[in-house]
Amino acid sequence: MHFITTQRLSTADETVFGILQREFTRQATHLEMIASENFTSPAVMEATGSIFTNKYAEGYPQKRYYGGCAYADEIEQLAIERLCEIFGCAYANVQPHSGSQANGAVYAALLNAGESLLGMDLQQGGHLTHGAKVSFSGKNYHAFSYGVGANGLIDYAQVMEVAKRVKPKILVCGASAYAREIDFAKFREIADAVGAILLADIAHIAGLVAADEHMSPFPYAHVVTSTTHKTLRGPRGGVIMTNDEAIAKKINAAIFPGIQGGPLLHVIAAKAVAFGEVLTPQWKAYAKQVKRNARVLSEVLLQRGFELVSGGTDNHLILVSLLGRDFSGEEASIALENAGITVNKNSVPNDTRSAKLTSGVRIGSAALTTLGMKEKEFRHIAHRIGDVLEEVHNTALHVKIKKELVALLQNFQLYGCATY
Ligand code: DSN
Repeated sequence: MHFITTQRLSTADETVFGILQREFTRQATHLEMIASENFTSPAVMEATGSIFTNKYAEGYPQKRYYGGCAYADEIEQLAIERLCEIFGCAYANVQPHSGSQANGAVYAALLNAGESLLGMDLQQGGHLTHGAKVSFSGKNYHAFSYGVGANGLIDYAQVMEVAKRVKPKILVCGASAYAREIDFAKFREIADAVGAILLADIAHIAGLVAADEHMSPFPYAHVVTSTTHKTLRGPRGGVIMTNDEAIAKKINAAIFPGIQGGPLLHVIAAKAVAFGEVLTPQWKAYAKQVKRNARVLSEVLLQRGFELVSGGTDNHLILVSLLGRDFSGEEASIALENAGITVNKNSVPNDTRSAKLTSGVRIGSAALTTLGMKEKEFRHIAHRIGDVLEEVHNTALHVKIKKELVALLQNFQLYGCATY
């Protein structure tokens, strides 16, 4: 007799199934506009929930600490090869459990405790792991930051000036809430001027870079990290890439045994599936449409008198500034959610409100583009966002807009079905 049930989840655990079903309904009946989210293909999800969830494979392909790793080796090697093909690099580590783990491993590999790094300030669009004081990156290392100028664009002259002053061992470029193209060549010039290693964190823009819709960090960055679940549309996870064999070796050791144990092979299998999707000719069209849709959002909101940090977008997101308005990013995001639109509150440069309230909302186009929405739908949605932001306390209006948007979503059914 087996000591496990062979029932499907729907009968094996009705409580968990019920929660999943409700989350499915939420995802299928709200406009998903969080800039760091996306909808994976069913194939990616199938691999994430696959047989590899049972397997331990500490180590790397052909160098494992467990038996029975033949297929673990095959799937990890495939993911590595596909990732290297996408970004045109020589070495990749597909084991990081997340983007934060990926960045942590780079620091662990290349910095000693107390040595310095220079990254984009969290409030100006950077990420926690780029040196924020509340993160390991700001606690374990001597972290300095740069930001954007009054026009909301990265001020490369300021980056150079700070870099020359603080002489970081690692210069981090890449952002979580920055709507403009990042000039990796300029960052490399700055890194070279102070003898720093350049780390490019492309978590947000990886799917665009993969389609040549954003400048590539290669050959400029010494090491590149990313998540796999944002514009890259894979399972939740991280990756690290480089063309430098010595750095690759240090990073492999930093991931395992440095900061992680067994890799999540089911996630690595799903990464391989997602990378396969990125390598198809359709990917270019997707990435182009993601950018076009974000541009429409920016154009409509600007026409309607809203302020966008940097005045527009070159990528998959916009950052609406609510500085000077009598409502916060928190209130705006709640009002939008009530209207059926999911976004996140976000600090803006020189924010006057706390990180819990913020004076901004970040809005992205990647997930709705996956559902097949184009300029026409984004124009319509942008106007509805404008309506909500003009009347943040008008709950009757929000309910009305939600009904209309749920009807719009009927034409773009998530996974083409009505149940999980
Ligand atoms: N939290 C992610 C984002 O939303 O951009 C970054 O890690």
